[in-house]
Order: sequence, then structure tokens, then C-alpha cells
Amino acid sequence: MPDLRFSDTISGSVRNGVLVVTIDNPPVNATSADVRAGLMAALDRAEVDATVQAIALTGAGNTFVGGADIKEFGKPPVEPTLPQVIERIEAFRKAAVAAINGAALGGGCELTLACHHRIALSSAKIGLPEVKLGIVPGAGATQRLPRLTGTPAAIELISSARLVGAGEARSLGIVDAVVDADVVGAAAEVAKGLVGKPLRRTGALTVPDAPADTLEKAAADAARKAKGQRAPLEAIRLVRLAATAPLAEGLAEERRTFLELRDSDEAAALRHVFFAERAAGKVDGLETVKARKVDVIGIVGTGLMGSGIAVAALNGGYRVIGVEQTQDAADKGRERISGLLDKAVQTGRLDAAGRDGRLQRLTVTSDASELAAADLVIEAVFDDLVVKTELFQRLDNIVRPDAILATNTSYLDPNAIAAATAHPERVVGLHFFSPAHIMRLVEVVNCAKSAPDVLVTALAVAKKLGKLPVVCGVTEGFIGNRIFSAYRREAEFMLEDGALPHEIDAALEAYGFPMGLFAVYDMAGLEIAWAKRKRQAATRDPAARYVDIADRLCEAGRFGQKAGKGWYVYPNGKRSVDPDVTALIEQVRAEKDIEPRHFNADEITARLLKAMSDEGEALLAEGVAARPGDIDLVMINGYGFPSHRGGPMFAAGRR
Ligand code: 3H9
Repeated sequence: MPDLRFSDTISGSVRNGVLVVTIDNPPVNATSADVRAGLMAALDRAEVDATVQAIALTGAGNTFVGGADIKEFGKPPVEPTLPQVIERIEAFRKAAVAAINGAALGGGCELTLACHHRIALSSAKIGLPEVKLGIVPGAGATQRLPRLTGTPAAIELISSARLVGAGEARSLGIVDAVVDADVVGAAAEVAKGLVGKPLRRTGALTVPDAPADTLEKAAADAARKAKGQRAPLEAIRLVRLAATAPLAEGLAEERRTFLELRDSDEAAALRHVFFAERAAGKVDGLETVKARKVDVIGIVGTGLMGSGIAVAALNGGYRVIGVEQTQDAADKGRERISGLLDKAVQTGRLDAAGRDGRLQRLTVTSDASELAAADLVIEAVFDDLVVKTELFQRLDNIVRPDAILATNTSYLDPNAIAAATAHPERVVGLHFFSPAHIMRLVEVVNCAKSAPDVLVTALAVAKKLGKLPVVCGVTEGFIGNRIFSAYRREAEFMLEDGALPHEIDAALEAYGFPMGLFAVYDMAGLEIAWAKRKRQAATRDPAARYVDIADRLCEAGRFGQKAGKGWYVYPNGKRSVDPDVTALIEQVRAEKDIEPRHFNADEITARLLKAMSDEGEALLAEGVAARPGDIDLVMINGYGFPSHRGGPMFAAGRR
């Protein structure tokens, strides 16, 4: 079994007449220039070597190929291109079989589609996540996938970026067989069996017919979910083209679209988000610090937030001990948690066995001493400093000395909470967003005295919960609420200066926010922020500009959608502009002698972006946020900032 080397990242060995080609380009075997050149060299060898009758293609480690090398985007292309490699594999005289040993994504999936047969390990995931990067597949998937799966399934998969497991890939026709072990051996055997037989070349297949209404529905469903992004719409168009255009024409159109989108602002923004997500949660200087072992998570308070955190922890595989003050409250907490799990079963996100397994790992009790078994306790009680500090003092006497205490406070000073305990070094902030079992973002607050391994453990737990953890220092409201306050303040200044709520909301929605600021306020209710403003009134700088329109709305009982009126009015539940609110705003302007002027949508978004990015710069200067990308992730994942704009820091930089 001679070892062959075709490039730094491509090696081969001949087994029983089959050249097994292995892609070894850590961390994810991306198809970088060296991989593409090495694959071409392997094909050259297989072409002329009479002892090689077929080839099998696989990846080293746990990944087949994670896709094209995203770091190469934006640089001048280096030949051979991936489409060139892929076309050569498809047209290859000798059989080529893909041994899909792990994730085959994007260009990795496209490599497999060019092979004449595909075998996947049962744990492998397959998919085309390109639209998440603002691009369409650029190496043939929009033309080859529908030839295997039919057009409706290809539209759904490519435009949604959904990954499928090996079993589903088999039933959709993407792979030909699934094995539980030795995928390379199985592929080599199949390759050998194909010698001398006609080869099934994906590109030569005809796209299966689909009923017109099914097709239209698939396209319309996918377009609706595109939310104004271009890449999914282009993907739908290209997949549909596969059924009507010859392969070469479809591939050329796909390539042209891919190159155009790759150089777009949307793709640059989404690439920034991709790398920001990979960088988030990494803390300089703590690379070698080991996380503590966490098996059991205690959660004090099982209300709306606590029950969501409990579900997230159960989903992460932890044992969970929920604690309430009375047995009655504990029973209700358990009901809330099992209700959330039932809902997940109803919506197909969880099966009944998964729910039952989770419930077996759950205890909800009024006996706080049970927290002695917890490795980490997260408090999710009423956001009041006295309540929280007293709780942490009590926990000091219950939990083990090596257990970690986390506070889920939104606005209180976690350093003050930590200072009240005997061991502030074991305290950290875990600021979840509501609903905590759904929202990905968690601000992990590095308190003044948090021990390095406490912070590292909090990050590891958040990741195991499937969350996106962003590290942040102590400041009022942490990263998200600090920026949100600056954004809200600027929007209210613009109200006084001449814009109306619906104009500001329309500008934000056109920019890509799912909902404008004032519509969000109405949905969430105005009273909590009002109560906070009243608490802060005594300490507010009297010289600072203050807009009291929201206060006047609250004084008039306009608490938002629940009250039927707030910034808008809701006849029959439909959001409508209210002349009374316009009159109030005009009255405030007149009282302050402000001559209103017109704001166009671009000026509105520019001013709001600047307010956000200025506050972001302040957070960076204060050391509260470590990277601009962290701020972008917080605003995208916690506050509806459109990801295809890259977040406020990225977008401000582009302007
Ligand atoms: C494409 O294929 C276009 C083609 O259609 C057309 C071409 C002509 N490139 O996520 P992780 C890095 S577009 C470069 O933490 P995991 C990542 O930055 C591509 N680097 O690992 C990180 O680096 P670091 C379509 C990449 O085990 C490290 O790998 N493909 C790439 O949790 C580990 O990443 C995709 O969009 C890449 N393609 O998950 C798939 N991928 O350690 C994107 C990752 O320095 N990738 N890195 O921070 C993924 O979804 C996940 O990385 C994967 C592994 C599931 C593969």
C-alpha cells in the first residue's frame, strides 16, 4: 500500500486497485489552492497509472470538507478553480466514489455531487450553507443537486442553508448508501465494483419533473423566508434554471452569479459575521486555562427566564435542579419547563423520547439545600440588588467550595453582587436573552474578580447549551443594552427634530430590521422602561438633552400593544399611525422651540448607526467589549440588527 503525496494537503494510497485520496487541510479540510492543486495531481496520477482502476475521495479527521476556503474570498482567484476540479472528477474515465466521513458542506458537498457514487458515514452532515455567507454555491450544486433530489427539495435545501444528516440525505437521493463504520473501506469496495461499468454522472441526469404547483409553492415559500436577502432568491432562480437549461449553460450562470455575489457588500458583511462568531468567546491570554467540570446546573427561580434557561440546560445534556421558595412555586416551575418541552415536541423540534429523557434529568424543589449537588448555579430571580445579594450569601453556605455562581442580571452591577459573597472569584454573569431556550445570545460577564477558570467554564457551558457567548466587562446594561440605549436616545432626538415614529420604523425595516424601534417598544410594553426612567430621574444630568415623549405616552396610559395604544394605535390589532401621537410630538417640539425638519430614510439610518457605533467605540475604549465583531454579534443576535449588514460596527466602517 504505497503512500503517495500529491501536495501538502493531499495524499493517496492504492488499495486493491483503488486510489484512496485523502484531503488533510485542518481545521476543516477547506478546498484551498493547495487542496485543489493536489486533487488535480491525484487525478493526473490515476489517469495514467494502470494499477489504479478507480478512486475514492475522503477527508482526514472528523470532517470531509467544510467548503471552499472562506479566507480566500476577496483575494485574486488561483487556478485550478474548484469548478475545474469538479468538472474533471465528473468526467473522469475511472470511477470516483465519495467516502463522506463527516461534514460535507458547500464546496465539499459539491465535490461529492461530482463523484459517481456517494457513501456517507451515518454521523455525517451534508448541506449547502452558502446563502448564509451571502453567496450561492459556486461549484455546481445549483445544477447538480436538483438532478438528484428534484427541484423543490433542492430549492428548500440551498435557499435555507439547512444541513441534513446522512439518513435524510439518503432518502432525498443525495447519497447512495449510509454505513456506520469504515466508510473508506465501503467506498473502495463500491469503487472496485464499478470498474468497467457505465458511470452515473450527475450532470448528465435529467432533472426529475415536479408538478407545477409544488414547484411554485417551494419557490414562494423559500422566497418568503429570504427576508430581503439576495442570495436565497438567486439560489431559487438558479435551481429552477437547472430544469430548463443545458448543464453547461446552468453552470456558467451559476458561476457568474457566485462571483458577483461574492464581491457584494452583503457577502462581505456575512463573512465578517462568520469570523466574528468563531472569534467570539475566545479570550486573549486564557487559551490554556481549563474549564471546570460541569454536570449539574442549579437554577434559582423558574419563572419565564429561569424556565427558559432550564430548557436550554436540559437541551445541553445537563442535569438540572430548579429551586423555588415554596412547593407550590416549584410545581408551577416544573409545569412551565415541561410545557416548553411539550411545545418543542408539538413543533417537531424534539421527539417524545427526547422530552422524557430531559424530564428525567430535571428536579424542581423548594429545598435549596439540594443545590449542594450543583457544579454551577444560575440565579434568575427578581432583578433587585437586595434580593440577589441575599440569595448569593445564602448560596455561599449551600454550594460546594468549587461550585460557580452566575447571575442573570440585566441591569444590576454584578461586581456588587459578587462582593457580597465570601468568594467573589467564583462569581460570573450569564446574561441570557428571553426566551432563553430560543435566543442564541448570552453575554458572559467577566466580573472584576472572576477567576480565569470560572470565566472559561461559563463560556464552555454556554457553548454546550448551543449558545453564542460574547464576553463583556461590567457596565450598566452590558454591551447590548448600552448600545440599545444610545440608539433609542438618538431615535427620540430625531422625533423632536422632525421625524415621526412610523418614518423611523419604516427606515429601519427597509434597512433590514424585522421591526422598527417604536413598533418593538409597543410590542414589549412601555411601562418597564418608564419605571426605570423614573428611578433614574433623580440622578440624571439636568444639562443633558432629555426627550419626555415616552413618559407622556405612559402618563396617558399608552403602554403599547397590550393597551391597544402606545407609539401607534391598534384598531382590530393592526398597527396604525395615531394622529394623537403626532399631535403630542408636535406639541413637544413647539414647547422646546424646535423647528422641525424633514429626515429621509438614509439620514435616519445613518444617524442611528452612528449613535450605535459611537457607543460601541466607547465600550471598546472602556475595555467592556474586546472586539468590534463582538458588539456586532450582540446587536445581530439580541436586537434584530440585520446580519447581512454585518452589525453596527461593521456597517459604520463601510460607510
Ligand atoms: C463555499 O463552499 C463556496 C462554494 O460553493 C464555491 C466555491 C467555488 N473556510 O466552526 P468551527 C475555520 S463557501 C475557512 O469553530 P466546528 C473557522 O474560522 C463555504 N475557514 O468548527 C475556525 O477557525 P479558527 C461553505 C473555515 O467544528 C475553524 O475553521 N461552507 C471554514 O464547530 C473551526 O471552525 C460553510 O459555510 C471555511 N470554509 O464546525 C461551512 N470553515 O479556529 C462553514 C471553518 O481560526 N463552516 N473555518 O477560529 C462550518 O459550518 C463549520 O466550521 C464546520 C465545523 C461545521 C465545518
